[in-house]
Amino acid sequence: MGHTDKLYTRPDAGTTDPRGYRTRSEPIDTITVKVTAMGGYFTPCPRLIPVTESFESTRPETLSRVLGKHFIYTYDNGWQYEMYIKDGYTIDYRIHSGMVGGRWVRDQDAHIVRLSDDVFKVSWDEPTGTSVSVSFNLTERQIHGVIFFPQWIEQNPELTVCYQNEHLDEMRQYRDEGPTYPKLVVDEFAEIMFIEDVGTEREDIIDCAPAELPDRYTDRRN
Ligand code: FER
Repeated sequence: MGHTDKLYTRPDAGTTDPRGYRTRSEPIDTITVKVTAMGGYFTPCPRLIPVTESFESTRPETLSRVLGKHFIYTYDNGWQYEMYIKDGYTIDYRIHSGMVGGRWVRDQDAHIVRLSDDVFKVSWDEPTGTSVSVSFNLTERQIHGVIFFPQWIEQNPELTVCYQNEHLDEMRQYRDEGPTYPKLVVDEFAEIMFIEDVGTEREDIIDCAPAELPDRYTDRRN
């Protein structure tokens, strides 16, 4: 059965949402919601689902241990990554080595939740169609990440190696062309090599390509 488009206006458009977050920087007051034959609805962007559940664990104050943190970590398969948690729903990152080493991204929307005082989970969906969920255990300095790569990236990983912010439409086009399936699931533990608290909303933490960094940048340990 097909879908009918129905216009939906967020009841909270232009306000602070129930999690205590400010409205998205690109507010959309009216979105198209697919209404299914069964009367249910869905939207391609989970952020735009009207928030009816409690989002207690993601209130900014409960995320204070991860907000503004900058991490360098190495997965057990040797892939080295760097992530900056810019605010309660935004990350910047660089990929230093591995299948898509050289890739870097700023202002990626992410879902960031607290699982315990020292365990947090950061999950997001890339414009490339790659989905990622990374859990941080701050006490043990251990991470577990799961990356779900669409088939086209496994076939041509180099197509995603860029400063993604300048190629967003191109990435969405690749994503829509596929092939998507079967996906490559990469499930790995990582060790946090370096962690620092640099505060939130900084634009100077992840601000150049991995190749432009000073020598030994990723050798930092603490
Ligand atoms: C990570 C695993 C995967 C990560 C980023 C990705 C910054 C992104 C993958 C991709 O889009 O290619 O731990 O942290």
